[in-house]
Amino acid sequence: MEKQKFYITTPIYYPSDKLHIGHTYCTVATDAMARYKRLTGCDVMFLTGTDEHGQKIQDKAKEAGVTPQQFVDGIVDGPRGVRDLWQLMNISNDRFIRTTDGYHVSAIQKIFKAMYDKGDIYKGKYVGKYCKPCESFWTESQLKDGKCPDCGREVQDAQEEAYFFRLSKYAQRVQDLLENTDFLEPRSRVHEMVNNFIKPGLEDLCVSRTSFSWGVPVDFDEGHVVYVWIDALFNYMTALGYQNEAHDDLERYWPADVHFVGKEIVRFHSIIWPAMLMSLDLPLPKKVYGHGWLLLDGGKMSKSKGNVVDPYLLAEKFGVDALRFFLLRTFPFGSDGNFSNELLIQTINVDLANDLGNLLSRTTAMAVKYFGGTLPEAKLADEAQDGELIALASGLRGRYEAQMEKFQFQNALAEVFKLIQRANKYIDETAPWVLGKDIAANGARLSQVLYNLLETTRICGVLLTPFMPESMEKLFAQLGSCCQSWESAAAWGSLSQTVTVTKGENLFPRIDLDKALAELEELQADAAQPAVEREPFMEDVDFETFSKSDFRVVKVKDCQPVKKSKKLLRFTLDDGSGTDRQILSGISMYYQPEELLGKTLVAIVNLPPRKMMGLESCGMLLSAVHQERGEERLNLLMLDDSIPAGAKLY
Ligand code: ME8
Repeated sequence: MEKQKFYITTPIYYPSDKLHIGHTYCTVATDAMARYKRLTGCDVMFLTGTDEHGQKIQDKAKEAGVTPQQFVDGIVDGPRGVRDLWQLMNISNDRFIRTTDGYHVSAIQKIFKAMYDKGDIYKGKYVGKYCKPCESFWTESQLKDGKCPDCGREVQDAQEEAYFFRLSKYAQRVQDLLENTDFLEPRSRVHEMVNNFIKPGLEDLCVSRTSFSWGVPVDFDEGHVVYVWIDALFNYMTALGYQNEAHDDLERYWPADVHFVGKEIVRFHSIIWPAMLMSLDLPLPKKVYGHGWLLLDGGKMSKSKGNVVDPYLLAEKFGVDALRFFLLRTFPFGSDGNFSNELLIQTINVDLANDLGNLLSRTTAMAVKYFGGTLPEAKLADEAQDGELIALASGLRGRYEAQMEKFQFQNALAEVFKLIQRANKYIDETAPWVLGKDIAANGARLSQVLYNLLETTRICGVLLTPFMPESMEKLFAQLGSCCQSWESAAAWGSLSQTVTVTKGENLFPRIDLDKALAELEELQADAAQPAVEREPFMEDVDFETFSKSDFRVVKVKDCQPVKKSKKLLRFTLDDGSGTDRQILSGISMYYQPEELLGKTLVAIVNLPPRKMMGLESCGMLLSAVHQERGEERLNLLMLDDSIPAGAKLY
């Protein structure tokens, strides 16, 4: 029988900054869903990637003094970049798309042209405000106090040629789709879309820009680049081979089963995206699910607010699986949730260390202690004492599946943990350590009890695998690599009666809350400071201006602190002219005068002399200055002593 297909996507991320725990949340949820579907036997396609065009990236690259491509390459492929993070988090995506991939760029050009040829994209005028000195277009809402948000100067009314997509034409069809199908979930988001965006009147959408160049060029009209959301949304199809030859899975996987997206981009996915697909007569995705945000102190995490949580830091400190588990166990997927370090540690301690960890370690320890690890053949369970546990375990898969199919990870996990808690209670009720005192008399019952516990643990292990793949592998190793199939999770008794178990490492050690919180606070405060802050590059100067600066090699003949000055050192320098040169430099907090004697430094020697503390300074010594974790660092530029005084630097 052909496997059922399941195509799931995450939003593609803006590599304008490193990703934070909020981004990790959605990708981990998508991964758990993809793994769950694979477990149930589906043929899964899981897509993630990066959305790399647009003004913001162009500006950031400029600020960093690199090309936009170099900039995004650094964040996507560089150390601790997007790919590294997904690898660390054990994300099992089948494909990764970058919107700068050549096949995607040319596909977007074809898509734009197809909508243009159909008459759904037309050329019009974009009316806005223009800042002449910055050569920038702004919309009314982008202005700051009515002025240019970049330079603060007056703006003027202006018009720009631009292409528009006939979004208004599809308003009714999109409204029907939202209201009369389960295309968009949770349902609360439907009312928001219809009432806030469609009913007030959907205007045609401006889908090209000429004010910046970092985007997919409109190939039939030079100077225009395609609006970043067209470029971004179609990734879900180009990654399968739509309008390109790089992939060939469109028929197999399109339409997508579900797009997981954050709530602020539901509008793009549930209004603009279906309208564009309708324009091209393409099948619509089956579902868009808008998840909530992880909040910090009640607000959205954002790099600009400086309140982001670094997933690397948490995963390295507490373990990848513990972090994955926490994200999905704690927050209902459709609503916002408040992240805190304390909640994270408590969840690990209560659910993983206490409940699951204890169940596994107590059970395997007793099997080893009383039976050397291999259970003897025992008769079937005792209905009166074991029936409740077995019934709960046998029905778990059904309850879990019902929640997973609704993307209710938190509820699915709650079902598993109800059983784990019941099993721990069963240990207390059956008191195996009492049975173990007289194996000759109670061996059969003891074996039965341990079997029930191991079988319960196994079933939970299967269902926890999508959430904590690596830890469950270790759990199964302790349970003698027993059956882990989806089918077996609903078949009590799949574990061999004479299973051999081993007592392995403690999968989830308990964390000392106060100690870990203090350590985390320190680490997070450190991480909040960029390690090295770089000054932005300055405006270009022409070569003639640059070459007027006279940089020379100088040797330190004498160096003294300047009396009454906290900062100044007075240098007597050999500049190769035969006459000593005096330069004052405010660097006494970085160097002791005596350590600089005889050093070969660089000075600019054609600055007009300046008086400081009554002394004349004829030039300036060059040093490298940077900020490190909020503190200024300075290093004098020192050259090889073999270079003679007076040598010119170009
Ligand atoms: O929106 N909690 O990219 P993006 C939960 N490129 N989710 C969060 C979050 C938080 N604190 N912060 C961000 C884009 N996210 C577009 C997508 S798709 C065709 C193009 C989620 O990197 C956010 O809601 O700004 C969004 O779904 C995703 O991270 C990517 O955000």
